[in-house]
Amino acid sequence: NKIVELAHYRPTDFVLERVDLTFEIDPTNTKVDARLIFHRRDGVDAAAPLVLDGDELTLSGLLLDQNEVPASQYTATAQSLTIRDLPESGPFEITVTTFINPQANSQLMGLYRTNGIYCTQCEAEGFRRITYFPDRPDVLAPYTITIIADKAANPLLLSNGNYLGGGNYDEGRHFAAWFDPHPKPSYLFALVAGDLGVVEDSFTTMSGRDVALKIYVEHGKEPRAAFAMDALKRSMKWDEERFGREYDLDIFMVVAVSDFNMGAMENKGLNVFNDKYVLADPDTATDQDYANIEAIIAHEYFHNWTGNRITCRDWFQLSLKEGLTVYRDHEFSADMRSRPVKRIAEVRHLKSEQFPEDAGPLAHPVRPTKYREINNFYTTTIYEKGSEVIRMIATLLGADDFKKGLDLYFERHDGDAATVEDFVKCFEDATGRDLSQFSLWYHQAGTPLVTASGAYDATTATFTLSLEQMVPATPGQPSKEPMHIPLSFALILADGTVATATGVTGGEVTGEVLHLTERNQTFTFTGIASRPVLSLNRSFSAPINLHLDQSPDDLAHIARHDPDLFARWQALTDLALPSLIQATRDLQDGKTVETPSALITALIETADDESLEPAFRAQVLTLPSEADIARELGRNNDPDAIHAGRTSVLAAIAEAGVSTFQSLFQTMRPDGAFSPDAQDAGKRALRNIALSYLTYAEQSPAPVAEAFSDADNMTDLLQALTLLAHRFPDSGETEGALGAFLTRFDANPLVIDKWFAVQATIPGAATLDRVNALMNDPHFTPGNPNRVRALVGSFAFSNPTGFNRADGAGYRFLASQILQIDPKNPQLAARLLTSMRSWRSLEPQRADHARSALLTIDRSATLSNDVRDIVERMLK
Ligand code: B3K
Ligand code: ZN
Repeated sequence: NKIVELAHYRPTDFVLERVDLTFEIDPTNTKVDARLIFHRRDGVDAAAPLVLDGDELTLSGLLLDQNEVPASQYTATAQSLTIRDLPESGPFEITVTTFINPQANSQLMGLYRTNGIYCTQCEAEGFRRITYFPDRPDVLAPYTITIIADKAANPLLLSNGNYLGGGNYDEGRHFAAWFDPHPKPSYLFALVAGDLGVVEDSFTTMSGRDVALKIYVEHGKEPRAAFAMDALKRSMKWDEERFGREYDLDIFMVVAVSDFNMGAMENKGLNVFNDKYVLADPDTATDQDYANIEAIIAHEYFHNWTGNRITCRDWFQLSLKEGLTVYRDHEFSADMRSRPVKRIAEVRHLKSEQFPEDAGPLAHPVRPTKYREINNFYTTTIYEKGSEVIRMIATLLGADDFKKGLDLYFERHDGDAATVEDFVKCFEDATGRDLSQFSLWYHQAGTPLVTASGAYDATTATFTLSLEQMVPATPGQPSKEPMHIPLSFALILADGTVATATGVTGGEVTGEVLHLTERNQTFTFTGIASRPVLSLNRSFSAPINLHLDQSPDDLAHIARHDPDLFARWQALTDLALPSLIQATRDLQDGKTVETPSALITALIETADDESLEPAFRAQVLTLPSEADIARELGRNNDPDAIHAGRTSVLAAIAEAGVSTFQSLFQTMRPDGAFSPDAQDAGKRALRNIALSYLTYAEQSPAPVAEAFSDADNMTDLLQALTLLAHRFPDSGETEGALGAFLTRFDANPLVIDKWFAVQATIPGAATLDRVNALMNDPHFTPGNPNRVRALVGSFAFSNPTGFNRADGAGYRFLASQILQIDPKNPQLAARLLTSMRSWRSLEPQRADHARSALLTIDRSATLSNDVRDIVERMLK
């Protein structure tokens, strides 16, 4: 397969005016008639043929203006259809007939069948598995869809847009027709046919139009869709209030399916969801599940403007819609919940997922310039770093100017297939600010490293801040230019107040934001009457690694006084990380671990501080993960030592804070009936982290087993099960709890996924045997991506000691799984393989085993393009 390059972009030779599709649904032989109206673009050579994309297709019929096209006039392969001698001017109609097999479609791209339901997934290049088509995002047209299917088996026939009508057809079949007036690219096409239950509601838009809302789920699961419906209505309202965006069809539908390669898909008016992100009730969903559902429902809905109304010119612009939509869903969740706590969760996620990607062989810019397989570019860099870049634009410009720029974007580009440059230009045009240096954030990969040091001079009452920035080399980008980095800061005085400087030299400062634009830059603040403590990169205003040497006392000062709660959490994390690293090194050197009392005191003080919201306290008590420590160490990693070091720090905190943790565990309970809201979820989180510390202080499974029996919601139940399994894997209590959990939720695959994941993440080398045994459990259905991710994915991504066993058996297991999954579902296989993206930072013996496993995959002659692309980049 060849590399696709941005530099080679050019518009199509033919303009697509209209699309009219008729589907005759059949499990193994669905007939698709595609009537496509085109005209030759002005200035295009009269000899230029029409070239349509296909993927595993066979052509069954081809008409030009309703006349059969002679074989000499076209060439059809599985991957393309080329038609020659087409009219030089004026519209013409091509009718393409194909037959496809939804039942046999295990890639879950194009039209496939899941649990008896027909559904589609077309982004990025799935539409070409349905019919020959100019399958690229800059080809926009209105679609009319007719679906014909057996009425008894498929009472429901859905597609994009507004319902036109339907009725009986022939021999037990019926039909439905849909029209989507909004020109859209093929990747936003969707079709659903089958028999599902529905939850209905409605929404009146700001201009007074009524929109019917429907969420389709398996029969009997309707009550579990209530929360998703509520989240949808809140999303619609919020997008009107916050961004002035109104919905634009008579109906908005969400369909939940059980086999899905990712979270959800924003097809126009007909979102298709992984049922994991729709279904929830207190007995089966955790607080995290509720938060995810709210965020993903919002994300897909927000795409209606950022992605659908304004789409991407080409796939290099993917972050134009994904980064912006993540930014929007982050803001939504921040408004629905606690803003600082949400920010902490975002930054944890960014650092644990995107930073390693940006530091390894799969690093790529937010706006890449080439790809080999576009499905491998739905990455945390495109999504999360893309969102951070937009957040920085908001920080740089301030809220008012940011709004002006975004309003201009919506106004100027509505209906367009746009580029990242178009987007940035709107902010430049709306504000007059030059964002050319800032745009490097789109083009340079790698996490910038900023080294900072501050000095106070009492005689001149000045505070000097010296900054240096360095962007590391990444694949294909050996050297980098200095970036425009917005750093939110505060100078905090001894009494806890924030100092106001009388002046500043050395660079631009707007409000609380300092603009670092040079490789080396020194800012001098005057009129600072006493020595301040510098709080830098508050709210994580820039996605950077920051090296700022601060004493434990200064960090504790920030942790106590910074008005920005995020900065307090950051300070406590910065206080904890060196201790965790030291503990790892001490254990490797055979020394005993001494956890500094300053850290213990600061954490327990925070845990006890009732003026702080429980969710925040829970975040503070959740120490940097083993992966965070590995990333900080950077090289020569030994996951066993990291695990043991972290465990001894947790034990020291637990012993010192046992009375605090006991009292939090006893008292921190929400009142009244279960509510998934942020306050109650925060209380549960704090209570459960307290319980987790108690397992280190008390070393007995009994209290956790009791918590397991007492739990009256999935959050508490799963936390107890996790603590039992992870802290006391061989105990009778754990065996009993795992058995009870399985019996109780036997019929609910989404909950059984939690049971798989808990076991797959038990620390230690023995877990691989358990995972292998679980692969033979009747609940494990290998064709279902959720099952595979729960068992194989959790093991590879979230079990540092188990997966990185010193003997390399974890890597060999993954390699064999990849080779088995790849022929059926390449996207899933490729995604699982990215769990090895940091293999080069392992200690040499493990790194050797990892390389061998990658080579085993690489040597396979039959790899998909997806896995081939990842494995080659990882070995390069
Ligand atoms: N746009 C989809 C992702 C499609 C992934 C294709 N491999 C979901 C989302 O970001 O909303
Ligand atoms: Zn998205």
